[in-house]
Amino acid sequence: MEYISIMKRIKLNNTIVLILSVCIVLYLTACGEAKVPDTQVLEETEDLVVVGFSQVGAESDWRNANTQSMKDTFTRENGYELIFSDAQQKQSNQITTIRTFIQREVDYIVLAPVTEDGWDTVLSEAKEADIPVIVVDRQVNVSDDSLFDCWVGSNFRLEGEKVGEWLHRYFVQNEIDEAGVNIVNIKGTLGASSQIGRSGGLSISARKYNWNLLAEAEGEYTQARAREVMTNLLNKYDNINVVYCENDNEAFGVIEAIESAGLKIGPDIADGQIMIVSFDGVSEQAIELAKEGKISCIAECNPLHGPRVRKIIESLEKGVRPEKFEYVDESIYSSIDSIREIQVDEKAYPITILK
Ligand code: GYE
Repeated sequence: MEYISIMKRIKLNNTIVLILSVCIVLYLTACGEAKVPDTQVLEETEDLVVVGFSQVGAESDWRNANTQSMKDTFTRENGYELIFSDAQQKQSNQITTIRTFIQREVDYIVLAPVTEDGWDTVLSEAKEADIPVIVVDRQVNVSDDSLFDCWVGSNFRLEGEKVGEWLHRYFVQNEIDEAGVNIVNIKGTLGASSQIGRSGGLSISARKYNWNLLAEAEGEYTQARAREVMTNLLNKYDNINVVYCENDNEAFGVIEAIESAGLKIGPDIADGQIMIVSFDGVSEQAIELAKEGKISCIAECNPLHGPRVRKIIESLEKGVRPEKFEYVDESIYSSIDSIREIQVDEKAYPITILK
């Protein structure tokens, strides 16, 4: 009896021990589960490279693709914490944001500036705080080049000249008297490098080939604004042959304005059509319109700067100085297959023919 009851007790004790052990394990796991992520987050945050990105806004398809590229690149999985800020087209917002980045002691500041001028003070503050500054897309016009580490983006003047050369080739091929060509320029955000470069490229070509720059208006890189300014231009002028849109979204607005005025869009200007040329080639909509011949020529502008900026940060992390200015290679799109190549400054650029 004694033996049996002892055995029973042992068994009971074993069961209690087992139950207790399970409880303890469950408890520890539960505690563990609650605590592990905390410590992981802490450890991760310590290891993550913190990047503050001041973006222009969300005015165009190009801009949205650019934002996405940065967000896809600077992820936690890739070892980064991205602090993203949309300036809604205002430089004053960007200046405030950069000051916040400095206060938060981010590891890198990435700046896509709205306009070129007005950066000296805030970038001096970043330099003072010893935070590297990488400029993307548009450039900054500063008195001292050491106020930013490097810049990566497009050669906007070259883009403009490419479109200019394409137009010239088209006029020559189609025996159009260039002195009789009337062009209007729907400019992007005034003072932005892309606007300055593309308008500059057009002026160079207009001077060279004797085109008449009939009028210009600010389209702010948006569809809505371009539609509005184009409607006004159509009310004022009845002899517009070519509309030079400084991005595709402006071209969308210009198409709406021309079509609502009951006019025809296309490259056959000798037959009264209005020809549209533009920049970016990022959205499907733009490529489709180029295929339809509503946009005759698009100079590509590449927005995928995320991986480029990452490379720059990786080299700075290793203490290697990146190139001060990095220009991206870009193509030209058209569905008009009679022009296969154009030349700017004796360099040949092939045209990507859209089918
Ligand atoms: O072409 C336009 C955008 O600066 C390259 O800005 C950028 C321009 C781009 O809003 O679509």
